[in-house]
Amino acid sequence: METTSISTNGESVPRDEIQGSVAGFPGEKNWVGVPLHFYKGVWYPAFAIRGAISFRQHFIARDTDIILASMPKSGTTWLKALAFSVVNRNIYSPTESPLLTTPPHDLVRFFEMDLYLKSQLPDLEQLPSPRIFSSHSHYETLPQSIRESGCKIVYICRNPLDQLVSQFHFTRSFKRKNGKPLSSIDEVFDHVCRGIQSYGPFWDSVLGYWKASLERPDKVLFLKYEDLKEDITLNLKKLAEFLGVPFTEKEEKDGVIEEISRLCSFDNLRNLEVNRTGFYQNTGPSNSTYFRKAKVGDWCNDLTPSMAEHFLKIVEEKLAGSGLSFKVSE
Ligand code: PAP
Repeated sequence: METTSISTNGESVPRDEIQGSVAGFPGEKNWVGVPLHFYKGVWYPAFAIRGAISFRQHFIARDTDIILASMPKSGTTWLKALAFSVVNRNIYSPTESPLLTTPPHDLVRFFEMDLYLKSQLPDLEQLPSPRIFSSHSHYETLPQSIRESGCKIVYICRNPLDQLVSQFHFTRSFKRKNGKPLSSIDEVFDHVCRGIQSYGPFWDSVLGYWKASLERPDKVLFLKYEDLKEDITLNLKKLAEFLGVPFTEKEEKDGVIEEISRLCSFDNLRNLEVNRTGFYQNTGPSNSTYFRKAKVGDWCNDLTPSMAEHFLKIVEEKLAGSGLSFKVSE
């Protein structure tokens, strides 16, 4: 029987409409055999597809919202910690930060894999402004109200070689139901070269946000993981300014930027009890799998020079003429 619910934008939504649509999407398998569905230009893992569709159909942005966007394994966890700390710095001092007791993914929640997965129509209205959310969807796939409202988007990208290797280690660090073990990166390389990976193609994700950041610099801030590693102070200032809460001279003098960067640093977050124990959303990957090495150029331990060259060539061809480039070593 078909039941109907009312969405936050007033539309009637037949509940099993989603189920029916998914069956018609092009399909593939991800690295460990989990189905991927191609929806609006993005390869969504099966566990996130319902959330992705509901999010796109129903989310209504506020002008004050902040959306953190990324390909997986590009610095999402870090960006969540940084943005949360910058925005809430007048509420919590670094010694009282909720980051000390709560994983970054629980403080800034994903639309597709969390909020709209648990409920087709989550009640986000009661959340105080500014709300901070995160998404792995591409720019073109975001709900219209995000693109059209005054809300801000911060995208973080990472060089494609480290992104791939980080994803490889993450994927093989936990077992999924019906999943097969992943032993070597060779098994997945062909897929990635064809753009088939969770939330890929990589080049479409980065290009969409890159172009949007050039066209609408007040709306979209494009950050690179490697730049943050190189100069966190400069990038924290950029982030705060973009979000409309620049650091004051007094804050700079008082060392507030350094305090936030220390609080959100890899070594600090990784060693917190809350991130060493427990699981994402209780049943997902262990919280510790979000903190591995955090090195620029770590890809060289898993990719041969010829694999790296081949993949980079593909990415460079896809990004040709965009002006976007990556730093692949320290
Ligand atoms: P997600 O998209 O699934 O949330 P994401 O946080 O983007 O994952 O990526 C995890 C990577 O960021 C890991 O990289 P690695 O596998 O190359 O080590 C992780 O170590 C790194 N990372 C996590 N937290 C931080 C941090 N505070 N500073 C720098 N890098 C970090």
